[in-house]
This record gives sequence, C-alpha cells and structure tokens, in this order.
Amino acid sequence: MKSNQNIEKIENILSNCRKALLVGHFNPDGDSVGSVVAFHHYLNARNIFSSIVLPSKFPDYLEFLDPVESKIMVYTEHRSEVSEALAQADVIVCLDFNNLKRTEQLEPLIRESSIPKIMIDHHPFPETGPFDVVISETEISSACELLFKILCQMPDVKGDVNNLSIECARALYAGMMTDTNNFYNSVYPSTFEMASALIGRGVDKNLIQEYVFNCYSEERMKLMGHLLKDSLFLLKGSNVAYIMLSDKDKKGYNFSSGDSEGFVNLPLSIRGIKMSALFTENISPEETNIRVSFRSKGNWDVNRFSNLYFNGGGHINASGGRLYIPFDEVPQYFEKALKEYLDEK
Ligand SMILES: [Mn+2]
Repeated sequence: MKSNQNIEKIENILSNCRKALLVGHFNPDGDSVGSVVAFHHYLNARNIFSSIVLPSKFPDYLEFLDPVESKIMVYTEHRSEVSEALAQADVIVCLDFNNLKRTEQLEPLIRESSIPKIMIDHHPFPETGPFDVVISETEISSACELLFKILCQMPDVKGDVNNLSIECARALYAGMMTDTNNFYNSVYPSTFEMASALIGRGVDKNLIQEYVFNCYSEERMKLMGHLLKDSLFLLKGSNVAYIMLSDKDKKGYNFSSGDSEGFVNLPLSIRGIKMSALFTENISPEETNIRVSFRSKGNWDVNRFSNLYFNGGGHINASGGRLYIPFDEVPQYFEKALKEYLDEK
C-alpha cells in the first residue's frame, strides 16, 4: 500500500480517537523510548491523551525523555494501570518492533484487543496480521526517523518541522542518535536531513549526547575495563570476537539495566574483526537465560545467524537473541553454530 494511503488511514483513526496506548518493545533502547515518547507529544499537541507502556524497565540514562505529565508505565510494575489504560484506549500504536512477540507478557493483551492497531517499524519481515495499518521501512536509520517522516506528512504538521513540539523533536532526535550510535551506522542521506531539520527546530544535540553517552556510572566504566581485559575472546582464524558478561561480574560491579549499552560494539574496533557478540547471563526472579547481541560489518548477516541459532533476529548488521543453556557452555555452542553457518555459505 502506498504510504500516503497509510497516512490517510492513520489520520482517520486518530481523528476518531480520544485515548491512545503507545507500546514499545521488551528491553527498550533509545529508539524504542524515543519513538513512543515522540508520538505521545505529537498526540498531546492534538489534544489526544496517550499512555505509554513498555514491557520492561528502560535504562536510567533515558529518564530525561520520560514525559512529566504522563509517566511511562512499565508493565511488570504497573499491571493494573496498564490494563485500565488499554480498556480505555481506542487505538494501539506499536513502535520500533516487527512482531508482538517483542512485547513479551503484553502480547496476549494486545492480540486479544479489538481496537485499531498501528505498527510503525524499521525491522525486516513485519507481522502484519493483527494490524490495521503497517508502515514498515528497512532502508532507514531508526523507528524515530520513520516516525519523523510520517509526522511530517500528517495534515496538521504540513511538512513543517516547526509544527512539531520541541519535546517531540527532542525525542525523535534522541532515538535516531542512539540507534545510529551517534551517526556511526545505518545512516542515510535522509538521516542527516532529519537531524538538520530537528536542530533547526531547536533541539540541543549536545545536551542529548551528554545525557546518553556521558552519564554512566564509575562501576560501568570499570566493568568495561574488566571485560575487555579478562572476558574478550578472539576466535583464531576468523574475523569474530565475543564478550562474556556473567551474573557474577554484574553483581561485582553493581550492574544496572543499560550498563552494557555499547559493549557489543567494542570488539569491532579491533583490526580485521567483522562480527562481534555479547553474551549476558541473566538470572532474575522472572527468568533465567542468556541475552545475546550481535553486531557486524558489511554483508555478514547477523539477523539470519541469530534467527537460525539464537532464537532472535533484528537487522543485517545488528541483532539480538536468547539462549537457554548453561552460561559456561556458550563458547562451545557459539563456535559450533558459527562453523555450521559459515560452512553452509
Ligand atoms: Mn530501532
């Protein structure tokens, strides 16, 4: 379907809507939080009330985005409030994920709801079934860039970025900036155009960089040093490196959510390394598993690799997944999967 028809459909849904529920993905990152918050501020300007719900906690460094007038609800901590917000909503908007599976415990609630649903996302192979409108583009930096493009086409914005509130503009910039790792990857000409327009609108990019990149704890920096020294492994004869982050190390360095942000990129700065992995042991009252992150360069497809061996997916050069095996068996499993995957090619 043509994108202007989708814009019309969204406009139709919103013009009949009083309350919206905006949903981000599990383990929300900057793009996830940025996109739901930006959409919240857009709706606010139209006098449409919206509640934001995330399936799990978001990292502390994104707190500056949390709207004062309508605080983000984390489903695991605000179950009844979320159920109430859903019962009152007349539209659900899903941002920055391609499958309702990515909302974990929220999935059945959203699936069973009969109100209109909109998906705005930039991951390949979107699940279209449950949605009335799907806007999915993969040749774009982030969900925030896609949302920016959509908002600019809305009748009330009329292509003029000055018609977006500064709070909306700031959230869009933050999401794009984090998903591109500050313009390092997945950047298109349109990404710079968006950045230029938003800075022209008054977004203080230095302040956002300060919040996102320079507000880590001392323990996080020391954990990074420890991992690079003792838990970074290069696979001989290949262009692959990986980091093991154990539960013991997390406890020893007072780990909090978001502390491992960016760790997976570190091995890629070693000459010759084309693919890197971060394995994080995750032991919590709710679940025990291993979180897997991959990053790669060029045509090394970590989306497919994660799909085949790590119960996950994402993009060609950035993906995630999960493993359900003992942590000390990870290196062996990883090397075997790599060998199989590379031999098959
Ligand atoms: Mn994203």
